[in-house]
Amino acid sequence: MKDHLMRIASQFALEGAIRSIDPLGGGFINDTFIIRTEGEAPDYILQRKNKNIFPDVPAMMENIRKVSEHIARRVAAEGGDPAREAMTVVPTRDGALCHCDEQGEFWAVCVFIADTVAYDKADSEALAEKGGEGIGRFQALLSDFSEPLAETIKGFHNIRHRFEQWDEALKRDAAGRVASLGEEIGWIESRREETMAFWRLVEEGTIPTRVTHNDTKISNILFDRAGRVLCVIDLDTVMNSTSLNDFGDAIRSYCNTGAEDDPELDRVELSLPMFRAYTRGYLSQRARQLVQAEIDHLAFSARYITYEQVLRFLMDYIDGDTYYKTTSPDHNLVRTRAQYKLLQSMERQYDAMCAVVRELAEEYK
Ligand code: GN1
Ligand code: MG
Repeated sequence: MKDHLMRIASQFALEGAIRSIDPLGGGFINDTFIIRTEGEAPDYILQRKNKNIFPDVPAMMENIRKVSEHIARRVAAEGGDPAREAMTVVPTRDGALCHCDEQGEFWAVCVFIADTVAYDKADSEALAEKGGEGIGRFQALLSDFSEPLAETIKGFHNIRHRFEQWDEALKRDAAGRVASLGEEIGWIESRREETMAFWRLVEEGTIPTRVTHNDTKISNILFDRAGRVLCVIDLDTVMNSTSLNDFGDAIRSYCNTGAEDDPELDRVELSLPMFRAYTRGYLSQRARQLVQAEIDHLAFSARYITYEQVLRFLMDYIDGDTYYKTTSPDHNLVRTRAQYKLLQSMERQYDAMCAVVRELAEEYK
């Protein structure tokens, strides 16, 4: 393995001699390693990209390069340090953005940003506000990005596409579970129309298409030692869609008082104070650039993404658990119920969420 990794790493245009290569972190999707080098040269992140999730790794790497270079230019223009505030993709010695090995696995390298702080969980309002600021700043730096990006996962947050998959899954009934899921299926069907109504605004352009990160968890934001937002990492899923999705997905994860798969539904609620904190951080960076239709649907986007997540977990359960990793036979059903509880909590508090958005959008305009 060591030799194999060394051979892979030597394909890339690294500065400095390689001192060591070690596994890093516990990501579920890619395999990640840190390459330490001798002397003054930077260290690097080496990743084997998961081709089951990303069928076109070269296209994904091209997305990452375009977006990172744009951010680096903007940071430099603002007098910042692009080496620390932007990702840097390192090409192979032949100038390609990834290397395909003898087994057909795809590898990519970027510069490791040293001396940073990251968090596993947003467990305070102060941190939620910082997270909102991080994603808001990421989007702000990309507000003038106009190149097309490849759709690396088809219809990722496109509910029209998800409904097509859903209808097929119900018809297929691959695991013979449909008959026992009348109530849960009803949760999806009864909200189909209001969810499509939102999506039509995206399709007709009333809600604009921008760059989306698509994995806005707090651990994907690097901070400096003073606690300032430095850089948003893990750009594997950057694509074009409504940037409301990034907001909504962050709310779904930051503001849940329980766990995503909490079996104890009493623990699961939307925390309005956490919602306010994230929204404050986000709008502090974005309020002036968003169009009114985006501001008006910010709170709804949390319902949209949570609804989609209920659908995705339930669909995977119906399919016989083929997409998400599960740790028990009914794990996807437990997740479905917990996310549905969160959705209901959002629906109950929706007027208050809208009022928070209106107030903060006004404050930062
Ligand atoms: C997957 O594994 P993670 O947290 O990066 C999924 C998200 C889901 C999430 C639910 C590519 O993300 O869309 O919201 O699980 N990512 C992909 O926990 O499907
Ligand atoms: Mg991810």
